[in-house]
Amino acid sequence: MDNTDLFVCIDHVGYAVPNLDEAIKQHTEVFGWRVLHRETNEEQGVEEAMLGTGTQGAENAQIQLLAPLNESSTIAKWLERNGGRGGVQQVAYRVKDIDAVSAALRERGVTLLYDEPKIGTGGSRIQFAHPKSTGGILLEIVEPPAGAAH
Ligand code: MC0
Repeated sequence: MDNTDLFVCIDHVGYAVPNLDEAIKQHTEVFGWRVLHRETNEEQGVEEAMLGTGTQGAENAQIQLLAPLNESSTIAKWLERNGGRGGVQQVAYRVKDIDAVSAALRERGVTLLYDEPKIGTGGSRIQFAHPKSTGGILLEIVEPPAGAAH
């Protein structure tokens, strides 16, 4: 796989937030985003909302609000380390073939967190690169579900 084939675009930027409803209120009422999708992902320990603009669908880059489901959630740990305040927790790159991109990244020395991709927003397949191997950014790689408008 050559460099030009790795990523399609930025899929979303993920913000850790202490309270999902309050964050949604701010991002919709102040910033004018709209909630496109909301779900709970037990495995990831998050309650989340995907935000977009009125004229854009899910094919465009989105904002993801991530609130912890419980105290052992990675988001709870992140917030604790950040003094309880929200902030950018991750950047997600969209890919067409997560298995091929994962193999290419591993070959290039990037540390991926899971042996196999897990299930993310809306049935997508997701993988993460550890921040220690990306220059300090938690990088998510996301393959949208088949049939999604991506
Ligand atoms: C930790 N570190 C980070 C970081 N989290 N650096 C940048 N961005 C982050 N988000 C740094 C710490 O500051 C520390 O640096 C080092 O990494 C190890 O810290 P740790 O205490 O071991 O951190 P843990 O235990 O929180 O684990 C970090 C790790 C974890 C990335 C492995 O957050 C993880 O498994 N993330 C992947 C899953 C995830 O984030 N799920 C929630 C989103 P120093 O220098 O102090 O050593 S779910 C989602 O996004 C789904 C629903 C979707 O989009 O579809």
